[in-house]
Amino acid sequence: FPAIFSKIRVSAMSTAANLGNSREFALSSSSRLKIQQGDITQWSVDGSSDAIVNAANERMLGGGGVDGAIHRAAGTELKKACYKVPEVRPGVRCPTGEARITPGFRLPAAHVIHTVGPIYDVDKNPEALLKNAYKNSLLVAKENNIQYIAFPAISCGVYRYPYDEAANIAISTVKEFANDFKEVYFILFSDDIYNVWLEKAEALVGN
Ligand code: AR6
Repeated sequence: FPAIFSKIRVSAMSTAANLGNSREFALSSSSRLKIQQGDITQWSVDGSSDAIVNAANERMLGGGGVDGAIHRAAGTELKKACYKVPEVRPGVRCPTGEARITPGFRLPAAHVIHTVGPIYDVDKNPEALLKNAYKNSLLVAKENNIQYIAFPAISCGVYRYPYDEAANIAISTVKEFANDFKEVYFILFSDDIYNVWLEKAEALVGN
């Protein structure tokens, strides 16, 4: 009971209205794409069928950037849940391009989907790996009946993916799932990435 109570209380305080500027696009008659400035750790739509996506690394035990922010906001229970995700080989819980799900614990969002994008100058075929990171996150979300999902700009920080190419892959992959979610969000932390994502959304799903 106390855990459920705190989840309801947190999500009621923390709505998308606390985030920054946003623009909205129709993906289909029943599904919207929202491009929004802000901090993904604050985001929730309903605290039960929503998920934020984490730009994690293959170990899946936390790190810097958005990963660090998500782990701090979720609390230590998140790291314990990540430890329980089986390793597929030593030190690897989530290979690049795949996705795993955990609860959100103290986050306003109900779930965290952890994915790993490519390191741009290191991994071979980064386009396919980044597409897989988005696609597998969306597939895991569908399997878990998630209706609302929020992505950060995967690989656009420490992993150095060029923003324009990353936005192209991110938005075109989301378009392939146009009927599967009520709302798909991109929560962009920096103004320059927000502007690149907006331009790309206008070009690919403009309406
Ligand atoms: N909300 C939304 N976006 C954020 C937030 C936030 N609170 N904080 C940062 N960003 P990065 P990557 C943006 O480096 O490139 C970690 O150490 C940030 O400005 O977090 O996929 C992991 O453990 C950037 O635009 O992820 C891995 O080792 C975007 O999130 C590695 O970094 C992604 O930047 C993953 O690198």
